[in-house]
Amino acid sequence: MISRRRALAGLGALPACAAPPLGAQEAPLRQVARARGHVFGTAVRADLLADDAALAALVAREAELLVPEWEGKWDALQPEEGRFEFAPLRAIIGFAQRHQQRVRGHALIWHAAMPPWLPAALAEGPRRAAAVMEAHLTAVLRETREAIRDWDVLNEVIANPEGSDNPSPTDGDLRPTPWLSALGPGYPERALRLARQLDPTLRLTLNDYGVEADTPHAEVKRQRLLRVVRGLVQRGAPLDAVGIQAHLQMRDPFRPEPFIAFLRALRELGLAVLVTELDVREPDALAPSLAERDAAVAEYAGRFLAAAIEGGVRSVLTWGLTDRDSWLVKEPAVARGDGAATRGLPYDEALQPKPLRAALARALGGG
Ligand code: 9MR
Repeated sequence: MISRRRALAGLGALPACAAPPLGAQEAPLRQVARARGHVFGTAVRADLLADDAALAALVAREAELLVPEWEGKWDALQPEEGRFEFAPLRAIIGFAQRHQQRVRGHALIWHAAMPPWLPAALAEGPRRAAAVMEAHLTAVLRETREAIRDWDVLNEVIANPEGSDNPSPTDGDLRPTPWLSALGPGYPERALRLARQLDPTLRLTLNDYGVEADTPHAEVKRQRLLRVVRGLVQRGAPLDAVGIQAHLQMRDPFRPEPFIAFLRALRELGLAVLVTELDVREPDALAPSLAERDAAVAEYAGRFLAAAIEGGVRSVLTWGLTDRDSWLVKEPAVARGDGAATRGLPYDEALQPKPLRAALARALGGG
């Protein structure tokens, strides 16, 4: 069965019947977005694309841009020092090529998803840390040069304010990480310069979360991010874009004005802005019915998306397409305490579209 489907996939698009059909009036999200010069994309996992024909068909139909949920991280790419493992990432690139999709890369410098040897190597000091950074970026950017033209070079480098979910004790704007300890506050610039030198036309992106809401924490983080980015730009560091992860939390109020002002401030620095990891966590008290929950999620995300587009966002990626496969279900730290499954992605666990899909179509289709 799998080999037949793989054979079909190798010949061209997946059979359309594998994905739940769209209504007569509905066009694929990638097409709706493209008609307005926008791009819709999603995070994918190589194992799911290989094992789940219906999901693979949905991804092929809906998304123009893919980002690997895991396959571009250090623990995937360099599980042991010097041994690079590109097969899972290549599988995603191959899928994208068969379906006329592009791939963005995630993530070159991050404090998480580190293979066990990496923190130990970084702790050996700045020379060793610089050599490890150079070896990884050199091998990875050489491998992906043809297929990936936008990488999250810096992921989650901004410190979280006091009182937030995951505060970072810090005396600066950078999050305390093994990279910061090893190389000092110049490490983001070092990584950007290295990436630019290795591939002069690659788009270099800084990607972060917790900057969307109308809360004091988000405001502090927006200011920190702006200070870090301004410093980089002023020093002539090669940075091209800022990725707004948008792991939204409905318990936080959202107001367009401060978010749009933040996006505009970034764009005035000459940077592109994009939404890289959209999903929605429901509030602590759930609406009574599924229909009301789904409507509320779509309404909240719709307001966010309208503001993002107004602020200059052209590309939006969700962090997966279906509730079934979401990290919000799998990870105890973010799963709901009451056991209810999250409904924060455009398709439900039976791969049926929800109002969030319609909200994405409205925002990206300009209607
Ligand atoms: O969704 C991802 C999850 O499956 C992984 O276990 C985890 C660690 O690699 O990363 C999750 O994705 C994160 C992303 O890489 C960066 N922003 C936050 C995402 C959710 O934690």
